[in-house]
Amino acid sequence: MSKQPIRVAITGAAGQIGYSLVFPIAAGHVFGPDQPVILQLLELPVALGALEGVKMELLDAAFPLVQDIVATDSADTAFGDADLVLLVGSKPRGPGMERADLIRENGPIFIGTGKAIDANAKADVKVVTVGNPCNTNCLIARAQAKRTNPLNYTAMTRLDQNRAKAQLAGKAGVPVASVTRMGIWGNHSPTMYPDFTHALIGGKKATDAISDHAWLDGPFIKTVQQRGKAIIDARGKSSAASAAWAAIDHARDWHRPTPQGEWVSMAITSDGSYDVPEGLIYSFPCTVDEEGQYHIVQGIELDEKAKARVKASADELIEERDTVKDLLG
Ligand code: NAX
Repeated sequence: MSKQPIRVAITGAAGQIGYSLVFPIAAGHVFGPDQPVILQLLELPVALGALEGVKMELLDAAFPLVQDIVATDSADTAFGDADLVLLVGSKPRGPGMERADLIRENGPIFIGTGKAIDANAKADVKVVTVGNPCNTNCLIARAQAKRTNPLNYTAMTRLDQNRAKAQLAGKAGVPVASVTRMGIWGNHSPTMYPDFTHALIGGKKATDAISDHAWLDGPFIKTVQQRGKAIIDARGKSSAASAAWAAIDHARDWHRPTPQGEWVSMAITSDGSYDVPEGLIYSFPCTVDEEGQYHIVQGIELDEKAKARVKASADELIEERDTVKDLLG
């Protein structure tokens, strides 16, 4: 095996999502079956015992691609020379907590995280923020990017894309792989806009493949927006494995060219496209080129309703940004 190992740092690695995430990475699902990896796992001191257990299981799985496993509570160590950082660790929303409270609770943590990434990771490190509120946590971490590339700080809306694809496939009675171009716009929150109007099913417009347009424009959107809550209600715990696999999809699809005709949804730094204010971490339909560089898909025609939805989610993100204004300096 002659390839240099890729260093992957994962925060919150002993948590629900972390536990589901480390094994597929170790097995080659992000970088392929011939790419060695070094796993750099970060946890809070209180969870180091559990993290040691995760490390033991990783060792016991004897993954041929894993060259080393670092389990630590030092952010400097975890992010050292990292090529890919998955920011999963974050404070969960407690009972009675408002979204704004959660933003304020997590904000300061992401300053420290951003500083440690910028001081220690590779200059072209790619960052995927999963911990909620992921768009704004990402914005805070990105504000610390002086040496690393700020455009490489992203947040995950891939779970929303995958959920939307599954809903469309179920309604149309086709395999999920038939659904393409499922763009997610905006915040990873109930204001997100899953744009069914440009989605394709078996190459046909979803609005032609599914005749129940009232479902598309109502229950479909709501189901995708509220899916996280529905999982909690059913399972008694928040989505973990599906979130981990979505993070795998996000990271893998950012490291390879997007298949012809397909889109991938990623929350990235807005360049002002579609009147989304520049600088917000906002989910757009994107494609990735041969160099692993993402591009916002241009020329999508949004009708008035879609424009209003795109704007509503941007407005929410502006509000979130205002809530943490003092953390962005
Ligand atoms: P868990 O509570 O199971 O795990 C979080 C882990 O992070 C814990 O082990 C904790 O010790 C650790 N941690 C907390 N703060 C840390 C820090 N500063 N540095 C390092 N580790 C830290 O939560 P889990 O179910 O794994 O969810 C993790 C995050 O993902 C949550 O914020 C959750 O809301 C978010 N999600 C995001 C999704 C998305 O689509 N973007 C969907 C799934 C999920 O809800």
